Amino acid sequence: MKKHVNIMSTSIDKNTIVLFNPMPVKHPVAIINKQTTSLQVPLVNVPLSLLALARMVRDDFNIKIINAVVDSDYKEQILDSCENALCLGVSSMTCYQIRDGIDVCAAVKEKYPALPVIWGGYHPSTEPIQTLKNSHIDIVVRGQGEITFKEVVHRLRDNKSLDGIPGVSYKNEGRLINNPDRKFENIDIFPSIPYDMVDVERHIKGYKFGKRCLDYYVSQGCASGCDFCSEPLFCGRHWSGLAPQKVLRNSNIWQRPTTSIHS
Ligand code: B12
Repeated sequence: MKKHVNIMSTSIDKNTIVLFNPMPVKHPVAIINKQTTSLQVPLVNVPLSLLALARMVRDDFNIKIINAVVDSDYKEQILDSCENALCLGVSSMTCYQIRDGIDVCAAVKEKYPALPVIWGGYHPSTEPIQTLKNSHIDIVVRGQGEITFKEVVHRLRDNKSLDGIPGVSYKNEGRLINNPDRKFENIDIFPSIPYDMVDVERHIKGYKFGKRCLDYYVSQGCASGCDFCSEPLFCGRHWSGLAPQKVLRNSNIWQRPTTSIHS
């Protein structure tokens, strides 16, 4: 018999949020050896999507980030971490991440059927109903996730309905509900990317730009409306970039020379 999750009735320890970045490709060897993919990019990626969410809720919850591209025992880690957790959040593009994410969620739901499972990222944002039709997924956050995710986890913690939170699609007594879209925010209003929440050394990779490269991002969205791209659906043709001062401030995780070009 199909199990239905009653999002309102979870009454367990609500302090831990588990966030998962599934494998983007099928073959772990491409990741373990830090080899390049067809994109000529080594796949040892910082889970930027998850860090963007984590920075919004780290003061109020314990956050456990599990990244398949560096944590080879990720399935076991997730199953352990989800015990007594508030929810599991999964990020997915339209690629193998869907398959891997669903496999893991199936195992999680088998062990913890009442645990709310939230999906976000490009695939759930462009296909929210298709995503929600999967029996292992309860909630979809569409588009920019920072504020929506924060509101969702606070509602879950307080045992309140997700009714009215912009940017959310969810299941309610077997019905699929699509709340209205959320306004696209200027990314300057968010805290800096919390690199301290991952082991930075494990994410450093050699690339054509240098031996020690680390992922970073300075903008989100796109103002163009190209038919072939998911970006217009994701961000409603909005774009936002970080102020230059903020980029400089954020980059202080690297050792920058203190001398100026004039000295
Ligand atoms: C870096 C990047 C990659 C990296 C890693 C991506 C990752 N997330 O781990 C790598 C190189 C692996 C990659 C690979 C691919 N990528 Co790519 N990538 C990007 C890029 C340039 C930036 C993504 C990023 O990190 N942004 C910063 C973070 C903070 O933003 P975000 O991920 O969107 O997350 C926000 C929301 O989506 C949401 N969110 C995300 N996850 C979650 C989870 C939860 C629980 C919640 C609540 C919210 C949420 O909240 C976040 C904060 O606002 C984007 C283009 C772009 N400008 O965004 C393309 C993009 C995501 N990639 C894309 C594609 C198509 C691919 C490939 C499938 C290409 C291919 N055919 O091979 C491959 C997949 C793997 C492979 N075959 O190798 C498309 C996705 C389209 C789609 N419908 O999925 C994009 C949008 C480019 C494009 N416009 O076409 N990619």
